[in-house]
Formats: sequence, structure tokens, C-alpha cells
Amino acid sequence: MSNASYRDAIFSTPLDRVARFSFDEQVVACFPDMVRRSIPGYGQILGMLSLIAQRHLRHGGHVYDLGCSLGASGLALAGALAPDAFHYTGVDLSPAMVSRARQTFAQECPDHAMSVEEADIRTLEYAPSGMVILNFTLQFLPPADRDALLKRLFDALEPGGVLVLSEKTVDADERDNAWRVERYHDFKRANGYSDLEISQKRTALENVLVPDTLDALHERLQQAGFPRSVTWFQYLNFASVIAFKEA
Ligand code: GEK
Repeated sequence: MSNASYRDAIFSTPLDRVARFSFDEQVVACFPDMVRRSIPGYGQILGMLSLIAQRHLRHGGHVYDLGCSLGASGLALAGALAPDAFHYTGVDLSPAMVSRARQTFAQECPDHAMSVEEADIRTLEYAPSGMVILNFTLQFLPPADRDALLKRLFDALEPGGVLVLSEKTVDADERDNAWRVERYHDFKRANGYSDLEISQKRTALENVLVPDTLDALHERLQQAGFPRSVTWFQYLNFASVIAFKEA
């Protein structure tokens, strides 16, 4: 398929039974437009990943990008770091995402060491790594599978390594949560989504994307072995946390 990016109109017409959301060809074709218009702060988070890598990754170190989709995090790193500064492994379960990501890296940064594996991040055998990126991916795993993955990632990280975890979150306080969700829907409306699209997407994501509270994310990281984690970004109900495996 071509590398063209289309406007996300997946939920723009009434669907009799809204299907569960899945990362298929239809989603891949409009994915860059979808994430830009639906994830507050997505661009800022990508920009910061390369600054974090420059600070925390040793020269020539390895980066995992789990649930890499089209490889946006990898492209951000390649745009800011020299080819010998790092090597990158993107992993995604969706064959459509993996083939587009491979194509993009070959075209956009042929001199960088970028590879993409089609695999389930829950069962992959991890090699030692200096930086792991989970950018809006953990939220798609069943909650019962999340702790085991984080523990395996802690074990795979080298001393001094970092895990960057970005997630959609839920607020424990019902009123605060309602306010954040309402303003998030305003954000989506301002980005051109109709009320019908917003409500149908919400239905499709039910039981597919199960958000944690920010406190629960820090708790999970601690349970996995990380002695320290810091929320470095928050925009409405979206947040990013960095966890340190101190040397
Ligand atoms: C970005 N990080 O652009 N194993 C591997 N991949 C999975 C699994 C799994 N078990 N479950 C879901 N995925 C990206 C955005 S998108 C977020 C990440 C979103 C993959 C799934 O195929 C999809 O590509 C990705 O996780 C989540 O920075 O669409 O909101």
C-alpha cells in the first residue's frame, strides 16, 4: 500500500453496531491524522523522547519502541540523533503497521539502524536495552497482563536505563474525571471530530482501551522494580511518566 496519510473518518457515519476498535488497514491509512487529532500532546511527547534519549542513553545504546505503530517515535529519534548514536527495535502486533513502519524507515532514515518486529510484546524475548518506550500501548493490554510485562521490561533494562510510559488515564475522583473527559471531547471537537464520531469511537474503545489512574501507573512501575518514576507530562487525561532503573 502507499505511504499516503488520509483523514480519519472511520466513525463519521452512523454504524448499526459499532465494531470493536482494531489496528487494521483502515486505521493504518489514517493513523497519523488520528493520533494528532485525538491524543493531546502527542507531538510534544515525541519531541521529548529524543531529548530523553540524548540525556539517558549511552552512545550506541539500544531502544525498544513497543506498540510502535508506524514508527513515529523511531522517526523522532532518527531525526535528532546520529546514525551511530542508537539502534532501534520497534515491535507491533499489527502486520499492517509493521509493514508501513519498515517502509517508512527504509525511505526516511536508511542510514540509521532501525528494525521492526511483528510480535506480541507480552511474549517477546527481550534483549538488554537502554531505553524502552511504551507510547500509548500498555493501555491496550488487558489490565491483568500489565504488571508481568513491566517486570520483564525492568529486567531487560540495563543499569541506568529508562522506561517512558505514556497513557490515557482515568481520574479516581468522579467529578474531576468528568471535567477532564468533557474538556477532552472539546479538544476533539476543536480538532474537527463530530459528536457522532466522538461517541462512536468511545463505544468502539470500550473494553479495548482500559485506562489506569496515574497513581496506579506509578504503583505498577514500583511493583515491577523501578525505584523512582516521575510524571513529566500531563494534558487533560493523557500523561507520560519516566521510570528509572538506577545504576
Ligand atoms: C506512537 N506508539 O505512534 N503487542 C504488540 N503491539 C500491540 C499489542 C501487543 N500485545 N497490543 C496493541 N499493540 C505509537 C502509538 S497505538 C496507540 C501506539 C493508539 C499495538 C497496536 O497494534 C497499535 O499499533 C499500538 O499498540 C497502539 O507513538 O492508537 O492510540
